[in-house]
Amino acid sequence: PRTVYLKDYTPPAYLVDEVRLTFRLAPHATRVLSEIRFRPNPEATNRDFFLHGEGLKLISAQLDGAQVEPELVEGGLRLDAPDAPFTFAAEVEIDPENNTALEGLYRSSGMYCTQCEAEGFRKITYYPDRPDVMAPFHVRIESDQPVLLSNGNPVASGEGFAEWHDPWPKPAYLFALVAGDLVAHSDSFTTMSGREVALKLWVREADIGKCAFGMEALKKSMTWDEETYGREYDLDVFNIVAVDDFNMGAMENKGLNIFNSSAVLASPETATDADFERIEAIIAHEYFHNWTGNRVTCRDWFQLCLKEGLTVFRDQQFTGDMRSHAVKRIDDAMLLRAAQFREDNGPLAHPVRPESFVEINNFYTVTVYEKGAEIVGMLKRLVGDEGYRKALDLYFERHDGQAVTIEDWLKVFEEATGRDLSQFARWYHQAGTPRVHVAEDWSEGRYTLTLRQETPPTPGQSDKQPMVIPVAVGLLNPNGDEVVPTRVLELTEEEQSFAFEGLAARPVPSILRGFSAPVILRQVQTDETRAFLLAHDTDPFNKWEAGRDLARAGLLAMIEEGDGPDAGYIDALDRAVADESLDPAFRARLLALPGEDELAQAIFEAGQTPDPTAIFEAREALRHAIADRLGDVLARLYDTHQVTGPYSPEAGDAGRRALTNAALSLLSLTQGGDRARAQYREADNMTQQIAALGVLVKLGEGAAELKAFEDQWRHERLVMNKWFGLQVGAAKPEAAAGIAEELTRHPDFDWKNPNRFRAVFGALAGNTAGFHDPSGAGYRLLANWLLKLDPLNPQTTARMTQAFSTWKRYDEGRKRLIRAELERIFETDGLSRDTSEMVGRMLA
Ligand code: BAL
Ligand code: ZN
Repeated sequence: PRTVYLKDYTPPAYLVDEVRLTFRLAPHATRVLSEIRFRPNPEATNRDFFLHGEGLKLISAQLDGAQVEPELVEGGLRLDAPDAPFTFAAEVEIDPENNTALEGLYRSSGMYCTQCEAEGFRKITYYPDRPDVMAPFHVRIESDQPVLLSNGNPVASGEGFAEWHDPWPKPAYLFALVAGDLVAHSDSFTTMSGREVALKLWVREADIGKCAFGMEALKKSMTWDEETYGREYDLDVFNIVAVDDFNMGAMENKGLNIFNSSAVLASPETATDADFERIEAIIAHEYFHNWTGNRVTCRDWFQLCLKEGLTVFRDQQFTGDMRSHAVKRIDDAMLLRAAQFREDNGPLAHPVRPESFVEINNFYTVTVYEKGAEIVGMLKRLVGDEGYRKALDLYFERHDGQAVTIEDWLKVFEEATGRDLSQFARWYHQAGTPRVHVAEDWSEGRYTLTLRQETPPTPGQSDKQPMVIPVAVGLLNPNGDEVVPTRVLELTEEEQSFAFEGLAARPVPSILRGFSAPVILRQVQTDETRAFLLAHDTDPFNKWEAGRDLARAGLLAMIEEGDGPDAGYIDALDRAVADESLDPAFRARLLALPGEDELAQAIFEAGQTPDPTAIFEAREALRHAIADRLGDVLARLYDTHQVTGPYSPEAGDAGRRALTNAALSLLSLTQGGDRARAQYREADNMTQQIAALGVLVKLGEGAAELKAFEDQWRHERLVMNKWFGLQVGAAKPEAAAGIAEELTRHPDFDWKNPNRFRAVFGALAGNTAGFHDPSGAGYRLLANWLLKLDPLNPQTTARMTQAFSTWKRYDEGRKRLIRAELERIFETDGLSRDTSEMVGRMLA
């Protein structure tokens, strides 16, 4: 397979002024008629007329009305084209019913739908399928399906047809079409300039009761983007469609967002608090793309972070505003560390703006998305709120309707704020997580912090340059009062010292407040200092972080030194969780221990070989010790923070449920399953029901409830995904692979549905000790199923191979077993380009 390089970018030979498409839908033989007005691009370096196309049956083609016979070549067609404007027309035939890859036009539960990002449009018709070719689209759909949707505004409809016009020039990856037997949850929104927008959320009739929350989230997002970024919606309608079979979470097609049903459908009975929060964030994310992605798009796919990093940052801000900034920051940092640091520390590490790819679908990663968002957050921190807003205003004003690059993005910041960002730009092209080492000095009222940075080598990048790292620091005096409020130190050299003068006593530093940069802080700290910060830090992130550091240090001592649970940590935790001045959601986060994978990475970094079984056992032992020692306080929290009254997914109630469920889980370890059984019986919402079920299954006492749950929810696909996943996730390590395998024989294990496949195998990969059970059963099972899925759905297969990405951390036995599975996959005949690239990188 061919590798594509950023350095090889050339402008398109021809630009498109208008696209007219007609779809005659039929399950196995859909006809797509296209009429595309081209004109030579004055910026082009050649006149090579090439159109992408994949899996298309060309019926006929015309150039300015005359029949032509294009040369069909790998990946598309070529034609001698004039050095002047012309119209190219074609008729092709495609087979949506047999499109199992879920890219291009495909069928899901009887409806027709599309997914074109990144390169799916070429599976619909011949086209310059690259984001720097933008054009208005006119679409006619002919079908007997009752609802026919495409991008833009509706312009005509009648028996068996509908026409849509999208006036905003867009790249083909934002094209969408839906045809199905759907009903709408409808609402409307009046924009800041007084325009009325019809809002519709289209679903199957059975799901109409699960739309209200998504619709409210959409309206909040529209208001927020007007108030926070001055961005107004620009069409008469905004449609969202829920689809069961979808590789990603959702897609921001212009005016017609298509959503994985798991990312939009919610009712109190079927969705958890976490689902509601996720749905709110994804609705916002896709909506925000209308400006950051659609109106201003990417020149090429190497610039993916331009739209994704910025849009993730925007949805993070939105969630913070809707809920709690402190808790959102903690959740984002946990995700970054669990997934992105893991990626950065392994064979799949790549820059936020990669320099090459074989299959672009493999670069929709946590690095591009989440680290991309961190970079935007750092920029905002460095230039201030006003500078950020000025830069964003200039970005939209200058680049509206354009396909641009990271250089263009940084330039608006430079011009708006006068700041030189040439060194900062390294964040986009240097891979790896910087380590920041801290040294302290104190003499006669002068406190000096010396920070030293280093970034370990990553594949293809052995030498690393110093980054611009904003390190937010505050100082506390020994009685716990803040003596120096948060100040952002800019670390730009390999090593730099920062002095604080005129202090009466040696202060306790609180470093990297708010997780001000995506780095790993290396700081020698005593447990007393950590406990002090947990008790006194005014920065909520670092307060939580101090508890996390204490827990991590205690766990590492248990694993590596055979120590018992750290009584000092448990005392400090006791005081913090009982502190009624603290938000329940925050206290729920305090009760969560560092994950098994995070501990494995920490052990590996310290030069040791992590043993997943020992890590699992240490966490269990610490949880038992916490439950033992904090029994009374946990029982009190459980009783006094119960939410009464009708269910609401709002943050306050959700936080209380998070706290009581964290307490429930710990209490069950010492007091058994009675509380959980009662909660299961009485639950009127999925958050309470599934939490209780999880506790019972973990205790090995959940058989009856598992059966009851299955009987109750068998007809609800999204709920059944939870049922599948929970059993594997909560399984004891030695049983996890066996349970997963048994579930693959369940009649409802519809493995071609990505959500169902992920429910079982995502949960297996997430059960760290179970997946890495020394028998190798987890490795074998996953590899078998990946090989089964790959010919049908390469994108989801490739993504799930990442379960193996940490293999080099482990002992010889596990390494040998994983390598054998990776090689077995890699050597399979006909392996997809997607999976081959991922596994190849892991084996390199
Ligand atoms: N653009 C792909 C889905 C998303 O990031 O919104
Ligand atoms: Zn996105």
